[in-house]
Amino acid sequence: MSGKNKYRGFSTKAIHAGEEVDSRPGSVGEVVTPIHLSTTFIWDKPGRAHSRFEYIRSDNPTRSAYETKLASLENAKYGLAFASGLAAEYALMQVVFSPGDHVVGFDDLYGGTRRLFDELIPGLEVSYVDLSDPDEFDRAVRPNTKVLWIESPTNPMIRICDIAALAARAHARGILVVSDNTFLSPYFQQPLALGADVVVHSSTKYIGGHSDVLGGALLTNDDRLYEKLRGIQNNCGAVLSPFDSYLNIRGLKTLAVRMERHQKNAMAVAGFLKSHPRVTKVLYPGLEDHPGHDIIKKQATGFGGMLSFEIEGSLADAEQFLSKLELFSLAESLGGVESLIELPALMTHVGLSEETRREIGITDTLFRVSVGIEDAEDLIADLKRALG
Ligand code: P1T
Repeated sequence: MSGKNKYRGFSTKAIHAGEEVDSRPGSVGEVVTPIHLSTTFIWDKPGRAHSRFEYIRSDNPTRSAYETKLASLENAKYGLAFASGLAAEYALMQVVFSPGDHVVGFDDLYGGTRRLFDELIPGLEVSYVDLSDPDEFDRAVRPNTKVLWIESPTNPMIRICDIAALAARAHARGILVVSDNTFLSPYFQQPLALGADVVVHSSTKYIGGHSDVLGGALLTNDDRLYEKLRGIQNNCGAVLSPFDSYLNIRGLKTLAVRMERHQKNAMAVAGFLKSHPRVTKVLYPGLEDHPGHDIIKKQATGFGGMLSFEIEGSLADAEQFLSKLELFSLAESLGGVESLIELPALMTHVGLSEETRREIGITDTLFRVSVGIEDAEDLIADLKRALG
């Protein structure tokens, strides 16, 4: 471990962990981890590799620096970087599930995660329940339940679950706990410390932070699980490229300042929306009347930059409002510096049946907003004008 990894503060770790400045005589002494593009590395002789790096798919110095940095920020022993959030999830599912196993998932999980459970893992039994009530977990558990899979906040209903309470209940039955921490990022929430066994990230979001890099990650403290995951990462090969690893390293260095600003703006936007007569619902966990407000305050250090809201009327009203926005881009994804808005019913969650959408609460006039780091006054002015 690098001497620099002894630092405790989040931002100090974000900037220094995993970075090895080579100040030996003859080196150029780069302060920034370079993008190592070599696909292969020399051996001193057959049977003795020159360094721990042999082949790019197995390990790469830039990816390794990124994995070390992210692991340090999640307070994890191990980090593994994948080509996308879903590639990371699929690798984990390959390791933890056997045919006939059962998984309990938050009913409001990201649609792509649900698609993997429902369509791509052979013989998996799945129960989706509203885990904002931990008793729902107890009711859903079966003798063959292998994994509890959570997000907090969820996507797009911004529901909160009590990670520590659920982890305790799951562990009492020997069930593995997976927590997708994409929405809050390690800056605001560290699920391993709350009892989760594995943290999942779509680093395409806040970690990359600039809507220009696709990636995913798995973090764990479990030695045996790590060895298996590393085997899948190497053998299936959905690894993060050196250039994308570099972009994620760069993203992590400013994560703390970006998250603070995302949150400040989200709070301002949520407050404005709450006061608008056309808005019927605002879902932001920073609002005191959000049902998960007390839990998120207990388990996280912030509320994040994601919110959802609903307006009165029909799909036509929703479309008209969206067409009037100038600053918010109508687009899927989240976590970049620019503000995005989307209509889950016709965009991110269109793959769910109408019935499932209704059960979860995804109506035709519910918008999901990724509040960017522009000036809050400009964001509010844009919303105000478009709402009319
Ligand atoms: O897109 P990808 O990097 O593969 O990550 C998938 C994923 C996993 N987990 C969560 C919580 C996510 O939100 C996502 C991706 N989500 C979007 C693209 C979206 O617009 O919600």
